[in-house]
Amino acid sequence: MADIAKPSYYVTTPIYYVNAAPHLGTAYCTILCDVQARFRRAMGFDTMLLTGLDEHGEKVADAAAEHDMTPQQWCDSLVPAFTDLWKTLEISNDDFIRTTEDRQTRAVQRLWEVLRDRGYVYKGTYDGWYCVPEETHFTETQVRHADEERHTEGQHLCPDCGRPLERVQEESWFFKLSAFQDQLLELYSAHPEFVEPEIRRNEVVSFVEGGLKDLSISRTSFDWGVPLPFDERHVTYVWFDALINYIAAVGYGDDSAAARSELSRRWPAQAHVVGKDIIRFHCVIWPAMLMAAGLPIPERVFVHGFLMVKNSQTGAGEKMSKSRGNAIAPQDVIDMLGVEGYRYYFMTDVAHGQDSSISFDRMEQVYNTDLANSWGNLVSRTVSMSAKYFDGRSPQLPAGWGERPSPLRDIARGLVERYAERMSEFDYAGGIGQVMELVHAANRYIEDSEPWALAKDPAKADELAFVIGGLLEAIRVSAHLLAPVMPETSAETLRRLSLGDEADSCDLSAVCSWGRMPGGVALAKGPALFPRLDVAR
Ligand code: ME8
Repeated sequence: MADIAKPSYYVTTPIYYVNAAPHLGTAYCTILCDVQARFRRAMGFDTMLLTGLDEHGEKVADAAAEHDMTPQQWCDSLVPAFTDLWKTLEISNDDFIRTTEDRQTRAVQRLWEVLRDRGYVYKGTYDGWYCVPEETHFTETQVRHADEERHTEGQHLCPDCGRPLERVQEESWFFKLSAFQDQLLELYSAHPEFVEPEIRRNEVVSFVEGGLKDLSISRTSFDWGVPLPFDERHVTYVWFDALINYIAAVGYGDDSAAARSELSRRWPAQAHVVGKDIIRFHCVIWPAMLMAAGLPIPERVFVHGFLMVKNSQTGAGEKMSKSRGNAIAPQDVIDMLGVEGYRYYFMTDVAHGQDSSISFDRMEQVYNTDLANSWGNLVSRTVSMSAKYFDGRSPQLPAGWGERPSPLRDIARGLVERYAERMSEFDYAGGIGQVMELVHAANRYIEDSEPWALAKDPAKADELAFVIGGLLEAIRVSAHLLAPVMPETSAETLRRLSLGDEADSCDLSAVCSWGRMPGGVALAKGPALFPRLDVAR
C-alpha cells in the first residue's frame, strides 16, 4: 500500500540492448541510478528505480538467426547476464522491464492510436540510410558530410559509430517531429533543469534550433517489433518502442484502476539518467512524443559522460565499448575491489557529467586511501578501543553529551543538508566528500586525543568516554550517509554497533542527528571491512 504522504521519486536507467553483454559503462549508469534511488529512499521519498532491456529491432533479429534461435529465445538466453550482474552489484531496482513483455506492446500500441487520433503520424516512404548497430536513421546530407570527413572513398559509414550503413527505401509511418520545434525550445528555456549538465543542454538546444525533420517510426523489412495496431505489416521503430518503456512500466496503456492510479502516482518521472550518446532520443524525440500524446514531460534528463580507457597502441583515451573490444569486464573490477569498493570508486572518482578516464592504478589508490586507510581503519580502531576500554561495549555517556562541543560535532552539524544538496544533484563526489571529511576528522581526533593515554589515567575516565562515544557517533552517522554507495558495508558497520535496525531508516536527518549513539551496547570487532590492496604489477 503506497504511503500517499511521501512524494514519489521515479528514476530510470536506459534500457540496454540485450545483444551486448553488460560492461563497465552500462553498469556505471545503473549504479549511478541505484545510488540516487537509495539516497531518495533514505530521505523518505516513495522511490521507484526502473531498469530493463531493449529487445526488439533488426540487430537482435539478425543475431538470433545467426544463432539458429527465434528472436524471443535469443533474448531470453541473454537476460540472466544482466539480472545476475545487477544482483551482484546490489542494484535495488523495483521493476525490470523487457520490451518483449505484453505491458510494453499494450503501451506502444496505445500510443500509436493516440498519436494517430491526434494527427501526429502519417504514412509515407523512407528513403535514406540506416545504421543497424546504432538503430538510427541518417539523411543523405549527414552521410555525405561524414564520408567527406572520413575520406571513405565510396563506402558509406555511420556518422556516429563509423560502421557500414544500410540503404533503406521502404514504406514507413512518420512522426511529425518537425511540429515540435517551438514547444521544445520553450521547454528548454522554461525548464533548464530538463537537460543537465548545461553543456548537454546547449548541444540539444542548438540541434533543435537547426530544424527538425519528421521521423520514420516503422519498418516493414523485418517483423521483430511491436506491430502497428492499425497497419500490421509495419513494426514499430526500435527507438520509438524503447522510449515508451518508461511509461509502460508505470501503467500506461492499461485501463485498470490500479494501473491508472500507478500512472498518476509515478508520471512524470523525476529523472531519466542516460549517457551522452542518446541525448537526442531522450531530450528531443521523447518529450515531443509526450507532447504529441498530451502527457506530462519528465522533470529532468541527467546526462552522464563516457568511461574512457587508454588505447594500448596510440595511448589516447577512447570510449569503452563492447564493439571496440576495449571493454573491461565488471567481474575483473569486482575481483580486485569487491562490490562495494567498485561502487565507491565509480561513484566518487568519476565526475558524472563529463568523460572520465579510468585505470586499475587509480582504483587501487582510491580504495586504499579512502576505504582501507580511512573508513575501514576508523571503524576497526574505534570498535577495538571501545571494546578494550569499556568491556566490549560502547561507553555510557551523560544525557545531553551530544551538545558538548567537539571537532566531530562541529563537522556533523548541517552535514546531512550539505550532503543531500549535492547527492540530489548527482554530485556524489561532493556528497560523499562531505562524509569523508568527518571520517578524516575522526581519524585525526584519535591521534590528537590519544585515547590510549587517557585510558591510563583514572581521572580522565569521563574524557575517554566522551572521545570514544564521539568516535562511535561519527561512525554511526557516516555509515548512514555512505549507505547509498556502499549499502552492505554500512549495514555491517551498524550491526557491529548493535544498531542493525537503524539501517532501514527513511529519515536521514533524524537518524543522523548528533548524539544518538546509545551507551552500553555490545560491539563486534569483525574482520577488516576493506583489507588493504597490494596489487603486484
Ligand atoms: O542505447 N561509459 O542501449 P545501450 C559510460 N537501448 N556509459 C556507457 C558507456 C561508456 N563507455 N557505454 C555505454 C541503448 N554506456 C538503447 C537505450 S533507452 C530508451 C534505449 C551506457 O545498451 C550509457 O548510459 O547501447 C549509454 O547511454 C547506455 O549505456 C547505452 O546503452
